[in-house]
Amino acid sequence: MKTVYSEKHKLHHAKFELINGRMQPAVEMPSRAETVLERVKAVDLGPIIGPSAHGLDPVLKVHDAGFVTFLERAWGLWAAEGRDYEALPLVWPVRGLRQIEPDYIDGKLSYYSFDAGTPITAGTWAAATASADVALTGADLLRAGATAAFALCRPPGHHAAADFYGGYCFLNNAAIAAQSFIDAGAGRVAILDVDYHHGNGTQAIFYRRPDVYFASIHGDPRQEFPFFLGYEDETGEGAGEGCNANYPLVWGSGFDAWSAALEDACRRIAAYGPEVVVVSLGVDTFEKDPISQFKLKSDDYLRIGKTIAALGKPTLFVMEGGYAVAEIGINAVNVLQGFEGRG
Ligand code: SP5
Ligand code: ZN
Repeated sequence: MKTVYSEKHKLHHAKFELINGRMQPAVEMPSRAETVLERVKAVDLGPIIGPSAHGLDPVLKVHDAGFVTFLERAWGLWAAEGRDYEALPLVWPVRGLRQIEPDYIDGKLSYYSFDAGTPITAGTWAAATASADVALTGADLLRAGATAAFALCRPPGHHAAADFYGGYCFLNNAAIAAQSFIDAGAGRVAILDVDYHHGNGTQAIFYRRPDVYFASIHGDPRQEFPFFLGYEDETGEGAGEGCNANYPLVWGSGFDAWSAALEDACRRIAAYGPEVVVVSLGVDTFEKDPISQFKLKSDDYLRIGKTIAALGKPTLFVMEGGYAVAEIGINAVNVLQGFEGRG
C-alpha cells in the first residue's frame, strides 16, 4: 500500500509537556513519524507520496469555524505578548462557569482546550493542517480504487473534537477523512480506534450520527486519560443510537483481552456494513510504551492487521499515538503488513 507523508510535521516540535505535575520532555516528538517512515522504507511497504493541499473546507466540515480560526491565530497572539516559549492553558470553564470565548489569548487557550499537556508552538498550525492533508490524500487514494492506504499523520488527531484540542491533537485527521468519504457519496463509514487512549474527539464528532460508526478499544476512563469519556454505556444518541461502541480495558491488559475486544468490535462493524473503514492507528498499547499500561508485543500487531483485513473493506490507516520511539516503526508497520498478509 501507499504511504502519505509530509515533512511539515517537523514544524510542530514541543520541547515540554506538563506530565505528572512537572514539565518534562514531550513524548509526542518528530522522531516518531521519522521512525515509522524509516520502517515503511525498510520493509518496502510501497510508494511514499506527499499530500496534496485540500484547503480548509474539508476541515470545516468537522470543526467549528471559531475553533479553526483560533488554532490559526493562537501562536501569533501568544507571541504578541512577548512570549517565545510554548503556549499552554491554565484554567478551564468547568461546571457552572460561562462558556464564552474570552478576548485575551490566555483565555482563548483555556476555552478551546481540554488539557495542559498539548503545547502550541510557532509551527503547530502548519503541521496540523499538513497532517489533515495527509489523511485527506490517503482518502483520495481509496476513492481512486486502492484497497488500503497509510496516512502517516503527525500530529495525531483523535482527541480533538469539533471545538477543542488536547491530548497532543489539534485537528481530527481520522474524522476529517471519514467525513470526506461521506461528502464524496459514501452512505456508511466505520472508524476503528485502536490507540491506547479513548478517541473522545472522534466519538463526540459523530455521536449523534448514523452514517459514521465509531468503535474504540482503550484504557478504562476510570484509570486513564482522557478520563471523562470512553465508558461502555456510551452507545450513541438520537439518530446515532447504536453507532458507538467502547471497549474500556483495565491497566495491565494483554493481547488476550485486547484481541477479544477487537474481534467483537469487528463483528459489530461487519454487522453495520460500512463501505469503508478508517483505522485510528495508535501503537501506544505496546508493552514498553512510556505513558501507557497495556502489554501488547510487536508480533501482536501483525495479528491486528490480519483481523482488520478480514473485514474485507477498503481501509485507511491514520497514524495516532505510540511513544516507544525505538519500536514505533516496527509496531505500526506490522499492522499494515499483517493487513497485507505479509509477516
Ligand atoms: C494521541 C495520543 O496518544 N494522545 C495521548 C495523550 C496523553 N496525554 C496524557 C498523558 C498522561 C500520562 N500519565 C501517565 C504517565 C505514567 N508515567
Ligand atoms: Zn494514545
